[in-house]
Amino acid sequence: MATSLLSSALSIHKEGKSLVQKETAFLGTSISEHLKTEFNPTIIRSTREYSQRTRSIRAQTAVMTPAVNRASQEKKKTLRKGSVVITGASSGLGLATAKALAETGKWHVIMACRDFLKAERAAKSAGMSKENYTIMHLDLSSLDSVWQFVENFRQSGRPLDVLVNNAAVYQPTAREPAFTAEGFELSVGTNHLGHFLLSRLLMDDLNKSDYPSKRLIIVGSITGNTNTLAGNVPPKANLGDLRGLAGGLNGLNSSAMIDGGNFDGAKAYKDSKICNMLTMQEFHRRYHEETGITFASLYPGCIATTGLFREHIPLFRSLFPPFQKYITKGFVSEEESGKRLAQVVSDPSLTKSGVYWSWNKDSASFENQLSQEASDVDKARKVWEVSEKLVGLA
Ligand code: NDP
Ligand code: PMR
Repeated sequence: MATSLLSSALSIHKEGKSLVQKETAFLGTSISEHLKTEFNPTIIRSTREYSQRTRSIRAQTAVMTPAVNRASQEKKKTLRKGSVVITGASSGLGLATAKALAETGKWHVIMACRDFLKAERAAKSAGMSKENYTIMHLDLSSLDSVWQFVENFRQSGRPLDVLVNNAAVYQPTAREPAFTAEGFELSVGTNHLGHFLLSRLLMDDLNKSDYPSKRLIIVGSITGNTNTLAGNVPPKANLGDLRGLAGGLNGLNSSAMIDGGNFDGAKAYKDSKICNMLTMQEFHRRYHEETGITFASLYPGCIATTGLFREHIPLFRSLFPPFQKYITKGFVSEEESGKRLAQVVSDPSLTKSGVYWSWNKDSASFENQLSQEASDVDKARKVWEVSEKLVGLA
């Protein structure tokens, strides 16, 4: 019954009203002392000029060899608080992870969010203490904002020990594509390209960290993996020969879809998740041995109650949680999913690199298999090469 209703919700989702929301970032207004210290328009102005001037140089030096770091790591087995950046920590999985890590007292969480006020309220209502987190502005749908975030983060003087690429948008009811500031289709532009640039730039910072276990995590999903039942619910993820991505996903002289096909918001999200999982593996192949950084991805379970489904039709939103709870049994609470991602950030036993983590019914982690496409070495390299051109690193 629930399955058939959900199927009809699936088939009529295109009729749903498209709510292309783009929340404007909160800029420059003083909310509290906490916000004041974290946000300084003067710094923003000067760092933007600086970032523009140094962009091409930085692009070439974004990843440095870690020889010195390894040595200092050996010397200093430090017990200082870990410093973790989590994108999209203002709700859902990101917020639950920020809370779980902050509660241990062993982590300072940099919540990298597009909506300052929302993030501050979310942290407060989650009961996070001020000394355990900092909010910094980041809008992943603008590459300028990514550069700006990196500059601001460096100005803050904090080390970077773990980066969690978590933020995402999902537009299942959009009839027409929406676009990022640079004109890339919004889901792939935000979920993949924004994170790709952020991760590439922050490799420098991760390399400099003297923390015992440095990690770069990119949140993946079951729905991008066609070796699962969930991954076979149409529209299925498929990057094809990347012709749309190579054309810039602009919907003008190229398709807005990676494979060059007609726009489909649900597929664009699933495609972006394949890119996330391929990127994690490509990072692993290129940098793990040389840097010792752990690269990982995960499927945290079906967190059917989060804001990810905000643009889906109401029928879907009401049926999806009970469907996942009682029928697929894939449901996981936000709190539980946060504990899972927090494990990937900090558990000393999860240091293996190049891995896609999942959890079984007893909430024990295991190394999961990716689909053929999501583990295609050649495709991963191509996605990397095209993406670095699109974000201006090559
Ligand atoms: P939410 O919508 O609750 O969280 C997404 C976060 O991303 C929000 O904080 C949102 O900010 C932020 N975000 C969106 N666009 C941008 C942007 N342009 N710049 C910066 N931040 C942005 O969804 P979930 O917690 O469910 O999703 C988190 C991750 O988990 C995603 O990567 C998703 O793919 C993955 N995932 C989710 C599953 C699920 O069942 N929910 C299953 C598998 C994976 P704001 O609060 O301002 O909207
Ligand atoms: Mg799915 C074991 C079966 C299973 C699991 C774990 C998920 C997870 N889903 C499963 C099965 C099914 N789903 C079946 C049989 C159907 C047809 C009725 C179905 C439908 C469905 C829809 C319409 N499922 C969805 C949608 C969405 O819009 C969600 C989506 O694809 O977002 C991209 C979704 C999801 N199912 C999941 C998970 C985790 C999602 C959220 C996807 C994500 O974040 O990647």
